[in-house]
Amino acid sequence: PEGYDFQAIQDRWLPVWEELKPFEVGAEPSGRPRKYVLDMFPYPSGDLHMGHAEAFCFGDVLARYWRGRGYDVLHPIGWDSFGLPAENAAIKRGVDPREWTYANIAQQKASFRVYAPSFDWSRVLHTSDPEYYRWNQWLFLKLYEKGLAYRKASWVNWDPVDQTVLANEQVLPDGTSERSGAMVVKKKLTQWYFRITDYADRLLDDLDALEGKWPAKVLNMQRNWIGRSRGAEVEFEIEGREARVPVFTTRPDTLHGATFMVVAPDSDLAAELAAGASPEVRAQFQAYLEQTQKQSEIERQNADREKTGVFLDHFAVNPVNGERIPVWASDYVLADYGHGAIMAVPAHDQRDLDFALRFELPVRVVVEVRDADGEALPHPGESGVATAGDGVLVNSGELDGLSKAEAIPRAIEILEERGTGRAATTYRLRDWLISRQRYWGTPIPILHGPDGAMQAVSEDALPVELPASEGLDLKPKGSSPLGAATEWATVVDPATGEEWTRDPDTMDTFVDSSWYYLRFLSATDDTQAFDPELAKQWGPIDQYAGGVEHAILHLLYSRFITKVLHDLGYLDFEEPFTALLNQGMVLQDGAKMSKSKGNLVEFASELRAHGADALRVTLAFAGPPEDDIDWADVSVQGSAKFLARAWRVAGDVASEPGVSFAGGDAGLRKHTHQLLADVPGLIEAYKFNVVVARLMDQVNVTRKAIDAGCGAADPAVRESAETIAMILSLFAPYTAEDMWAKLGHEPTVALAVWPEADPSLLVEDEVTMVVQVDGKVRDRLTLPASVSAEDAEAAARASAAVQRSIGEREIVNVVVRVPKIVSIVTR
Ligand code: ANZ
Repeated sequence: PEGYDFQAIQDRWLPVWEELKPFEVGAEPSGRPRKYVLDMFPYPSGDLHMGHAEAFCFGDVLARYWRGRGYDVLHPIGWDSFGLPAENAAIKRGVDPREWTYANIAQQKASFRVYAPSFDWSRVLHTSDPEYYRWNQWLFLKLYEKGLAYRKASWVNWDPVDQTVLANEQVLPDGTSERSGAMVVKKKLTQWYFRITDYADRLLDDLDALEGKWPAKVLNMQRNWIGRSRGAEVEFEIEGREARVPVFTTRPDTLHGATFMVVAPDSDLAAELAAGASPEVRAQFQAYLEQTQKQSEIERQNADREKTGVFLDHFAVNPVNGERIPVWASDYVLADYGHGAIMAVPAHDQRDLDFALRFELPVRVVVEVRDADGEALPHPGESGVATAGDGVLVNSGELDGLSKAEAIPRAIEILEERGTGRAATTYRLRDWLISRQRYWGTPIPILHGPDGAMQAVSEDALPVELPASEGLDLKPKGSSPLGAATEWATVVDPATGEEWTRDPDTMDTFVDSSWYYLRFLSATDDTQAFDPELAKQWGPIDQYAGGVEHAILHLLYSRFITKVLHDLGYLDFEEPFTALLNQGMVLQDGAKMSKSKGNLVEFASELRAHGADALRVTLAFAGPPEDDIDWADVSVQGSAKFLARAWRVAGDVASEPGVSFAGGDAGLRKHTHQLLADVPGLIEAYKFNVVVARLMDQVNVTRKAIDAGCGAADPAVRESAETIAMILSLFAPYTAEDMWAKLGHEPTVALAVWPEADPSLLVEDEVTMVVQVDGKVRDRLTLPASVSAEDAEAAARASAAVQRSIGEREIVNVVVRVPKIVSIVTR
């Protein structure tokens, strides 16, 4: 007989689908319910790899599932095609980044076509197309108008090899750049920022509504990243300085224990105080500052490092007791957290204690903390261990005797009464630095004029197109290559004849991906970024799928921009992604695959060797999608065998399409309907592996029915085979399509709406119901879980054991609590 040949099947259906375009969602509303299912769009860094294969397999299962349930599903695809990797690769090869990028996109598109995720190909976007990034510029202008985009000078992470600023999270714990491996340094630069900190509370509070719909881990990462901290702002006078210095503390109750102050070496305050100190101190400070700037923020926050610092030759005055305390500079205080300065309470903060012990500063206990047995903990100055727990205030004037929880609000009251402090909240979240000194990105639509004047490019002059790279030196050199494109950069004001220059920086590519999901709705609209009406109809995304590497930044930025667009009146929702699936990684022998490790399983060669269906089934069957998959532990051959078995079942069906299933083999029908009943819950809980296992079981049961049961002509066999084809199409679209054709149906199975499970064919869940007579258990009955109160009472009254125990007595009351208990009271 004809064998299962995946290549022949692929070759048969690919052209049919390309002709049919079954996944294009038209402009006209169909009246059916909608789902917007989106996979995080890829970077065109080469051909697709196994990680893509996995991610796009899972996203496609969900998109195809909702179609099977009768929904109109929007499932678009595009490319996140600006960015450093492409630019660096292009420089290395001496080609135009454009050429390199679009060649990779073409290759990925070709691979996708064979892999066959159910994309709407009519909405493809590339963020590096002027038709796309024009709207990045529009978005920038909207934020600029609102005061949410601004420029400031501050210390930034600088990669001396790539010669560009880096985000904090691109700096590894050892202080090197994640990209180039170079030691990152701090540089003071004037950069563009988006004021995401204005949205910190909403970004944090709105996470609560995503509980259970996003992975708990991602919610936690977002919460920690925003890092809201409640406490107080306390103002310290510094001798010889006019303005008081604020510090942020979570423990205003410990103010009497503040025995010194520490400022960040890289803060303006430290520079100012050092400038007013002796030449020796100034020199010491300068050396210390240089040493600090070589350290990453992560290193500086490492509590285990030996404390270092410089006395700044100044004293502050503790506002609650008038005590003179020395002011030091130390790198464990960060310049851009809180106020960049702290009140140090060594008795109750370990970092402060380590510092005090190192530099012989006083340690004063102001909270007496006891252990579980009621023993007072030893003095931190002796034990070397700060006591951070709850306790009773001592040495603290009118706070004495209060607990920590009572003393915190009281201390804030006292500060407010005296005008030296107030309640305050601080966040870890910083404003989003969006400018990059690189070529391959969206030009920032700002003009710089004489005397530092700035002017936004008018909306109708967009896009500010990236000039051709020809003749430009793209090599990283610390300033944007665009600045050297003189002709492009110079703009003459026709009114005044004045020369203005374009901002030479480009935007962080996270700007591009922060709103791309909206552009898919209006991918070819050249009058607006997206149509708010379509956003209302389709948004927010019902199901988002992608890698956990985007757990913080992309998702946070996208949430931020969505809220901004909401506030500007363009959107009627405030959260972009209603549900999120993070897939695990594809590993090889327990290690992450990479070219440098030499353990790369090539997607292209796997696809060629086994076909799309066997690959997808293998990925779906390997385990829960959130878990990592070790490619050494899976069997693609096993998947291929299963597909062949399923396919042969369809080929063996001997009844006609359209035959009534009603009279079919009852046992097989029950099996089929149980599958139909269970699959929706399993898919919606992302248990794709269980669904594949259930399909394998269904294929086996049907094979038995054909060979040794009701036989191939029984309508139940057709019903089962059609059901298999429909559900299998989520994982193996080619094989399922071929089965569907063998079963006498027109393409495409992908748009066939699944039948509802027939409840009369389902095995009912059963429960045990207790029957009591006058408080004593007299019988236990097995009844359907859905039993009605009347039926339960009737069953109880009919029980022989119950009747025996009642005997001649009269029933005066019956209490029914379905399906658990019937209680009969007699007289
Ligand atoms: C006095 C104090 C006493 C503190 C005590 C803690 C315990 P979180 O929870 O992370 O917000 N701090 C403030 N600004 C800082 C900066 N720029 N760099 C480093 N540390 C800074 O931590 C807030 C606490 O971290 C603040 O409360 C401050 O130390 C320190 F028993 O003030 B605390």
